[in-house]
Amino acid sequence: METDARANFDAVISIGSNIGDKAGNIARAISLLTAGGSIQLAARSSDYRTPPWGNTEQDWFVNACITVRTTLSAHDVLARCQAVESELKRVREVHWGPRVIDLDVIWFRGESIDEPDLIVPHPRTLERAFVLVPLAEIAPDLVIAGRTVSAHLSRIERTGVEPYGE
Ligand code: A4P
Ligand code: MG
Repeated sequence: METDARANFDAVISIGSNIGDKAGNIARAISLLTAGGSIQLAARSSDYRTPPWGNTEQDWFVNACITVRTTLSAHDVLARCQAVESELKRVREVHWGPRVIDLDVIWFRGESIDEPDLIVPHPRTLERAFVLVPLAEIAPDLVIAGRTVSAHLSRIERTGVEPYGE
């Protein structure tokens, strides 16, 4: 199991939206996720405009990453993320397709979890600029799979991932 004693947070969550008020959806998701107090915001990246990854026949996304402090388990954090998705009335139709809001648990206290409903670190994180660019802004030295976030980012294509203005 990987550990990172320097991390001042317990979990990393990636947030994306490509329907409606994309940046507004992300802001609302963060408010909802942290509203109860059991999940506290440690840091929030800027918002980024990102080209669709996977299913490219869809609109561009706004993506951001947050780090949080919590005493909840990884499964409880996932459940809270899914509750926020439901609350924002995400309609899930197409795999890797358009979504009002999507929250993924990217990293959780250096734990390796491989269960049907939860895989951590999130398996596709290390090839996704839409996760690594925002994450590098708030946790560049976090070690995932033996390398820092910065090092992972330097190995992948990040074309089209740009700061998203207000
Ligand atoms: N699940 C397992 N591990 C995790 C985890 N670490 N975090 C399970 C969150 N969920 C996890 O996810 C399906 C199941 O994954 C859940 O039931 C949960 O138990 P989902 O979010 O309901 O479905 P999905 O999002 O359609 O599929 P998937 O595979 O999660 O897609 P991704 O990987 O989330 O990719 N392009 C850009 N630019 N920006 C994006 O944000 N997002 C996606 C979705 C594709 N392309 C994108 C973006
Ligand atoms: Mg997802």
